[in-house]
Amino acid sequence: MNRRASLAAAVALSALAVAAVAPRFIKLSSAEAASPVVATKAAADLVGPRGARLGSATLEESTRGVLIRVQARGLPPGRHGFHIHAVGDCGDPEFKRAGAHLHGGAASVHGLLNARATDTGDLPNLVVSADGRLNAEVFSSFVTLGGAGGRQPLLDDDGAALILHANADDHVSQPIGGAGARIACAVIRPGR
Ligand SMILES: [Cu+2]
Repeated sequence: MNRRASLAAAVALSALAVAAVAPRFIKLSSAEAASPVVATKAAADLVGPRGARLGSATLEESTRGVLIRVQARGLPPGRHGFHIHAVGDCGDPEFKRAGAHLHGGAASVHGLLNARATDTGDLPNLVVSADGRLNAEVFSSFVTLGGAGGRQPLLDDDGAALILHANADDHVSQPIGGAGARIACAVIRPGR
């Protein structure tokens, strides 16, 4: 076999190898595509009262709730109430358009430590460090991104927003645990 012939044979052999591998690859990917997609994701840009971007959050669906990760800077140090509010709108300086806490029942009843009930938007306080940075993860078993498990969906028609408050939430007082003004807001959006 001369050099050209052996090269042609090698090309033919490698084409055979690709042909042998390709169907397996296609079979594997169609099996993957057919498997149920459990996790869905959402993201949110955290803005201050004048619209300045302070940080971001990502939200990830699990089979039992939603994991929220938040990173931000330029915030007042200390503990701050943190909730999911009912409307995905951070368009006014006081963030009133974000509405009340997300809640599933007819009446809104606030507080993770409230013996009577808990808003579905209630979350633990977040702690901002002395240098104004926030880096936290919280999990809510009350909600879902898209409606899984009969829990309240965040990505419904009017959306939802994450709100950080000026003061700590005592998790009992009505209507917001004494958390005070809304100092940062993030509209929850699908994807990313
Ligand atoms: Cu709130």
